[in-house]
Amino acid sequence: MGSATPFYITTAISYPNGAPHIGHAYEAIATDAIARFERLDGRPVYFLTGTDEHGIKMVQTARNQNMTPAELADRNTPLFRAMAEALNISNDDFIRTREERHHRASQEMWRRLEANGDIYLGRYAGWYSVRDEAYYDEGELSVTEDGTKLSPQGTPVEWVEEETFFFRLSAYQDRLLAYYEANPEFILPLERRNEVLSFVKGGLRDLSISRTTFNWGVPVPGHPEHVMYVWVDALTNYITGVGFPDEADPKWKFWPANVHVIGKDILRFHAVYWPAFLMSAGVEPPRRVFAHGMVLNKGEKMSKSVGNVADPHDLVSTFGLDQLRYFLLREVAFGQDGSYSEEAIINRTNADLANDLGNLAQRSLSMIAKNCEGRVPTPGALTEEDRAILSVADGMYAKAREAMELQGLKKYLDAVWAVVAEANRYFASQEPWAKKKSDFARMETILYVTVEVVRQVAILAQPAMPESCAKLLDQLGLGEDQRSFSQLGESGRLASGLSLPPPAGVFPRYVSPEEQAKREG
Ligand code: ME8
Repeated sequence: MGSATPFYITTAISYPNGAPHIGHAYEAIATDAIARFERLDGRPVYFLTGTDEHGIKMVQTARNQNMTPAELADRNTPLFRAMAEALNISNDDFIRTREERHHRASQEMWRRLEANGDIYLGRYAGWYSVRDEAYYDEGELSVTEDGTKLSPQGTPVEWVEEETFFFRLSAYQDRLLAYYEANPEFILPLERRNEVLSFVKGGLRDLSISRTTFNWGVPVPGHPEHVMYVWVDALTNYITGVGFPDEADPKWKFWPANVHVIGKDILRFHAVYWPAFLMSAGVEPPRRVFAHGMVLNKGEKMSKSVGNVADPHDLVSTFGLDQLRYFLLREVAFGQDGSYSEEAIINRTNADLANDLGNLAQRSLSMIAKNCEGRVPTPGALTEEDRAILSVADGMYAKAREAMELQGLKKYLDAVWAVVAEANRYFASQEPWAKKKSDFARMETILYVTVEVVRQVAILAQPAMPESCAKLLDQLGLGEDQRSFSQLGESGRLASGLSLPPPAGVFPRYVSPEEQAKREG
C-alpha cells in the first residue's frame, strides 16, 4: 500500500478565451486518473483545476467579440466546468482567478516578493507573445520569410515598451539549479528536465511582472495603475486553492503540491518562475512538475483555423467516456506527444476493452450464471497454472504502484493489460467449457480463478475507467468498501458462495453507424 501522506495534484488553469478542446480534456483526464489512483491507494487527495481569466489574450479576444473580458470569462468558464463534469473528473475545487480569495492571495504573494527585496521599478523594452502570454529574448526568436518574428512556440511576437515592475529572477539561478540537483525528479519526464537545466544555466534575466497598458488583472498593491503580469497571478492559484495566505486553513497541509500536471509548452513558467517566486516568498516549492505532451490530430497540431480541433463532448458521445479516457491514457507514454484518430480509438475500444477484458469477464460470469446458480464457485485444489495466474494478478499492484510513482500512466495500464492477456491465455488453455461435463469441480476452480483475476483488474483499472469498472465490480457483487487497493492480492479474494447479479456486458464493441445500418437493413 502507498503511504497515507496527503497528496495534492493540480492541472494547469485554462484560458477561457474559447471552448475547451481535446488538449484540455487530455490534461484533465490524466490528472484525474492520478488523483483517483492515489485516493484508491488510501491517501487523502486534494485535486484542483480551474480557469485563468486574466491577461492580454483575454482582453484581445473579448474586444474582437465586442464583449468585456469579464463577459468572455463568464461565458466560457462554465464550459470548462461542464467539461470536467462530462469527463467524470473528480476535482475537489474549481478556481477562477477573478475570485476575491485569489486576488487576496496574489497581492500577498506580491507583498512578500517586495518585502524580500526582489521587486524594483524599471522600464521594459522587448518582445512579447500574446498567444503565449510570454516575454522572449531576441535570440530565442525565429523569422519567417515575410519577416514576421515568431516565438519558440511558433506564435507571433510584438515589441512592447513600458514602465514595469521587475522580479529579480537573475538572483535565483543558483538556488534553482541547487533545487533541481537536490530534487532530480522535480521535472518529469527527464528529457524535459534537461531543457530547463540548460535554459537556467544559460543565465536568467529579471522578469517583467506588471503591465500598465491595460487594466484587466490583479492590481499591484500600492500601484493601482499597474496590473500583475498574468503568469504571476496564474501560478499563485495553486496556493490560493489550499488557503494561502491563511496557513491555519486545514487545506494548507496539502502544500507543497505533489504534482503540477501541465503541458510541455508551459514548462518554463512552472519549473523556473514558479519555484523562484515561492523561494522569494518563503514558501516551499512544489515537489514535482510533470509536463505532458501535446495531443495532435492525426499527427497535426490542432488549430481553429485548420478546423481540426476535436470537441471532447463529440468524442464522448461517439465512442463512450471510458473508452476515450482509456485510449488517451494507454495510447502513448505520459509525457510524449500523442496523435488521436478515430481508427486508433476504435482499435483500442474493440481490442483491449471489448475483446480482451470485456469478453473474459462476460464469458466467465455467464458460465457462472448458467452452471453455478449465479454464485461464486468454490475452488478445489489449485494446479500450477492456477497458482501462476493468481500470482501474476497478485503482483500487478506492485508494478502499477511503481509506474505511478513517476506518473507513468501508460506503464501502469500496460501492467494491468499484461495480466488481462495472461488471463485470456489461461482461460483458453484451461477450456472450462470442455470441463463442464468431464470434470465439473475443475470447471468451478477455473471459473473461480478467472473471476478473481477479473476482480483485481477491475479494481486497478478504476482510475482510468471509473464508471465501467464500477459496473464490473457490481457484477462481481463487491460493495463500496471492497474496491480500494487495500483489497488487492490475496487478502481480498472473492468469497465462494457470493451471489452475483445477472451478467451484463460492460465494454461494448464500437460499431460504426454504417455497420449498424447494414446490420439492421
Ligand atoms: O496555458 N494537447 O492555458 P491554456 C495537450 N492559462 N495539452 C494541451 C493542448 C494540446 N493540444 N493544448 C493546450 C494556459 N494544452 C495557462 C496556464 S497555469 C498556472 C496557466 C494544455 O488554456 C496546456 O499545455 O492555453 C496547458 O497545460 C493547459 O492545456 C491549458 O492551456
